[in-house]
Amino acid sequence: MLELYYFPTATCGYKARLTLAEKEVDFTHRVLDRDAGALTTPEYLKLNPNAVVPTMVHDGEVLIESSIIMVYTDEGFDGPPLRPADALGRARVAAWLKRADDGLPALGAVTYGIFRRKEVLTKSAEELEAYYAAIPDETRRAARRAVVEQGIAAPVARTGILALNRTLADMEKALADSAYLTGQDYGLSDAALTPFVSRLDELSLDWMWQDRPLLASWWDRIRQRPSFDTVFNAYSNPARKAGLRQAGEEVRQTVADILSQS
Ligand SMILES: N[C@@H](CCC(=O)N[C@@H](CS)C(=O)NCC(=O)O)C(=O)O
Repeated sequence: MLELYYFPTATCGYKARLTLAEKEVDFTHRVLDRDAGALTTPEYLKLNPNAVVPTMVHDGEVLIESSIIMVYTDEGFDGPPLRPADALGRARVAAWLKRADDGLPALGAVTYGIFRRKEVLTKSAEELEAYYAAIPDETRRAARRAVVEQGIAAPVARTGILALNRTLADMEKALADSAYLTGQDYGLSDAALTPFVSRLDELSLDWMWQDRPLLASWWDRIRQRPSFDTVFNAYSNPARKAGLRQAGEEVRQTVADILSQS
């Protein structure tokens, strides 16, 4: 039996789900209600002590860390291979997976600093403290507090924007030689970076690739794949969509200023 725990809008969940969709692997969806505290219950913490998603359980074996889950899925299941066969090709994929892992705090800071903070700030002072206290990792907890309190002005959100912009620039370079990030075929690198581009797009920050034509065409190709529809359109939430768009439009000038000062 194959199970995947995630909440519908989780970036790292998207990475695992895209991989499973591309491999056409069936699995049981364990959809968690993050806002109801489902990531910090004793039962879930036994599976994932970091109180994050995704978590895969395969025949009773627990796997955490989205990139590890992606490689495990590619290696362990039938379906099209999502990494090249040669050592160098695999090293290139590993580098993109690391890039996505390292870039996650940046994407989180930007998402929270622009949009999610609005929801979090509706909590009472007491609820807010309990909310921060439930984040097990100290660095992550401090970053969350900073972006909720200061928004896009928080240093971690500003550096996040710059880091994401560098990733987009490197994607544009990589796409000069091939249709996908590590070759002519779709692979794990593309699945890992898709949620980043998708989130910026949801935040109406797609102007960040208006001068990056190769990235723009990659994004078109990605959105035409059945896996994109399966994963990104599975849980429709028009209010969230509109909220993301509006929040991104509100900070458009601030983001442009951060980028122009770099
Ligand atoms: N390195 C971990 C990071 C996992 C992670 O941070 N997941 C986020 C979603 S992308 C999460 O569950 N956040 C909990 C929250 O938002 O409260 C992985 O790649 O699996």
